[in-house]
Amino acid sequence: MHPPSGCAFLPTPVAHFQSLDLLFSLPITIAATIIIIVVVVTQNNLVQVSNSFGRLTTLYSMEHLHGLLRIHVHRGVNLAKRDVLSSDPYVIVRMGKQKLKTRVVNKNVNPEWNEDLTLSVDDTNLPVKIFVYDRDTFSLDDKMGDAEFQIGPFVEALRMELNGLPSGTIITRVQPNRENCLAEESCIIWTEGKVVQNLVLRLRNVESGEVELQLQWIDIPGSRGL
Ligand SMILES: [Ca+2]
Repeated sequence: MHPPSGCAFLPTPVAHFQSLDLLFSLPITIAATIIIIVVVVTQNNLVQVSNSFGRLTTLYSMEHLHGLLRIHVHRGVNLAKRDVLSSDPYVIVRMGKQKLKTRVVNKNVNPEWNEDLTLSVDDTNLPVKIFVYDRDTFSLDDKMGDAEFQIGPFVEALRMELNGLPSGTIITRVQPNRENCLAEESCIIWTEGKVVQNLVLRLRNVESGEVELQLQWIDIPGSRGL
């Protein structure tokens, strides 16, 4: 025997309301909601509006974004041994609340990750922090040192008008000192129409190890830029 039409079991909309007062307040609630949406749209002067709060949130955060920082994690050199003969190293990159990681290279203290990790940058004053770990299967991963750097000099170079310079021109040289983690001079270079920075970081809190990186910048249309 077929059940009767499903609609027959659903209460009518009126049945949801305990009193007629609530029913009469419904049009007022709808009107108030529409007014809130219009006010938000007007204050932010946004063109692309789909009348949803989710869309508005996305546009709002784009206004705070400077762009993307692509970190090419090239390789590790003379990293510490955390297993009997070697280590299984990987790199974690942190900036603010963001956290990215490379793959694990097994049994190699001179690993070549050659991996691009991309951070969104909404504060150019935050340091980028690097952590190297040894992956272990039956215990917690072991620390293999850490380092950090500032992107200030790189951002300054990105703000310069460099079009027309020959490819390979060195724009800035950042020297290693007691305050930073540079193992050697770091060059910011104009190459093939873009700015890159090469970094060799000496790992801290470990007996040995360096990590080689290259920075690139990716502009995002609609973001605040640099
Ligand atoms: Ca291991």
